Amino acid sequence: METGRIAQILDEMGTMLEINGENPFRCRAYHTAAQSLMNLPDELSEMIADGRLAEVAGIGETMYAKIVQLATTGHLPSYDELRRKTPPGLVALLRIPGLGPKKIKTLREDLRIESLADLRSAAESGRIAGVKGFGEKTEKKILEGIAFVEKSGGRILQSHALRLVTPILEAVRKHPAVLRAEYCGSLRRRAETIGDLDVLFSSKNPPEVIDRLVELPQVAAVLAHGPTKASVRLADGVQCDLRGVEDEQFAFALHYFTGSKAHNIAMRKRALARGLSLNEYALSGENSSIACRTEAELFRALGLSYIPPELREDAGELEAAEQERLPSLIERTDLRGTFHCHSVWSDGGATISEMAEAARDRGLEYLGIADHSRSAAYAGGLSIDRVRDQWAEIDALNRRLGPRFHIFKGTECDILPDGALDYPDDLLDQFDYVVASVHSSFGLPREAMTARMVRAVSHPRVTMLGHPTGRLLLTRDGYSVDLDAVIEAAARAGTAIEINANPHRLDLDAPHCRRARDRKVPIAINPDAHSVEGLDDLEFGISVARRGWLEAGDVWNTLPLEDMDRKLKEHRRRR
Ligand code: DGT
Ligand code: CA
Ligand code: CA
Ligand code: ZN
Repeated sequence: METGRIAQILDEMGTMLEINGENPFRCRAYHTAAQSLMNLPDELSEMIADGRLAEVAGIGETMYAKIVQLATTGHLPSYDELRRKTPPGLVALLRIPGLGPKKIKTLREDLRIESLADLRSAAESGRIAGVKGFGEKTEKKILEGIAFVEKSGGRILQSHALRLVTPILEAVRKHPAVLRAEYCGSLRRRAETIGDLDVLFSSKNPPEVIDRLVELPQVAAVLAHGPTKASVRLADGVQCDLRGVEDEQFAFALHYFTGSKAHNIAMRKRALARGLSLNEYALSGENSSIACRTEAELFRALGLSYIPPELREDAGELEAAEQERLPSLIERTDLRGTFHCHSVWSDGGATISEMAEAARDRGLEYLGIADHSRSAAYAGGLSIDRVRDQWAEIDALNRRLGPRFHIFKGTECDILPDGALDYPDDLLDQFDYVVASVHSSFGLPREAMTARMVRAVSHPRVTMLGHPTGRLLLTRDGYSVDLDAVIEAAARAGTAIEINANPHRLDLDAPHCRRARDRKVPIAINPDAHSVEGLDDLEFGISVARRGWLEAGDVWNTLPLEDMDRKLKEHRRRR
């Protein structure tokens, strides 16, 4: 994680503590440490490596440990914990220019403001100007600030969107007048980030349903409310568009509101070329319209096989559907195991045994444990002795869990700045597989970073490349690297590349995934799980794979245990 982002997190932690009324001395320690970080004389990674960071004024022992952990793992449990217990709406208020923690605390106490929606309605009704220390000028500034935040940074992660939409869709489906309901938009297409939620239903009486939906407890504010559609703002500032249609219109509306816009335009063009017109309500000819109960029927009416939502990006899917060459997309149930998971041996939260049992409960036949390598000391990276101890534990577990379940011995081995690996070859030889990842020197110039990663994927002991760009969605861009050159090198070496399924990463992304498959690079879908629940993130990896046109056969961990074992052995024989 880059220094600026770490400083930001520490600042945010200090602020959240302040909002929560924590001891000011403790809050200040976070802000001071953040300040000191921004003034470091050298690269953070270097200063951690040679121990100088511990000497920096303003960074005490506790802060030191937190910084090092963030720098290398990108995670900090106490940060996550604090975010969990602070109302998310309150944190969002910090994005409003001019609103500091003290002001937020006052607004919370005096006007019970806990979200952007609360803030907006208070400002619009003039109540903020009346609070001591605020006034009309501040109130006007706050309104401008809200507009700014909404214009720029409103997107959310797919995982967040799913959590929000699920109870809403459930409520819609429960309404007695609702016949069918689905969420659509970018979420149904499984886009990496989501602008707003779109929920569609069919009913004999849409206005009656809409009137009830705007009263759902999740709704913080109603932005627009008509007979067949409404726009609402949910408690944490996310917008949700609700639409109702007659059941005969459902397939057309579902298709239209799923998008993408580019796909819709291509579809409409295709309809026109056949003398038909397509919109969100119907597919019609000169004087009659073609009834379609499902999207499949709609596609068929236009001479196309069914196009799954993940492919609807006007990226060749219409042509492929016309020629019946669409891929048979991979599904979650195709996965038989996974590779990149952490345990308490490094920075994970669960034991290997807990992880293995959870993997088995989720229908998997094998689990790879790939804890951090020795350079990642702050993330509990394993010394060579500890690696051997871990192997002994895995052997014992395999005796207990086998033969129907198997734990593979792996490592997430750091790629050092020059592209060499963090363990000696004779140790690497004894792992079942090696995931190689970049966790340091993120700021290398593009050419040096490309050479570093090309060297790593070409290393005969590397089985797969971990989180290839290091990006964190909505937080930090990936490092600067020529990913196509890395894919090319992986293709030459027969090295796999992972889709890191953590919803904050989704790295490899779908377009590169598709290119990697075209170059016959094997793909592995890995949750990078640091807890039992983390295994469920595999679902997000599947969404990337599907958007990347992958079939089960393109993904390594769809192989059953015996075949996977053989594959890894073959791979090791290349050395
Ligand atoms: P988002 O919300 O930014 O993550 O992306 P979407 O794709 O969910 O976009 P949204 O919510 O604005 O609209 C939902 C779908 O409605 C969109 O995917 C396609 C359709 N749609 C919206 N506006 C237009 C338009 O102007 N033309 C066409 N053909 N379709 C549109
Ligand atoms: Ca949307
Ligand atoms: Ca929308
Ligand atoms: Zn990693």
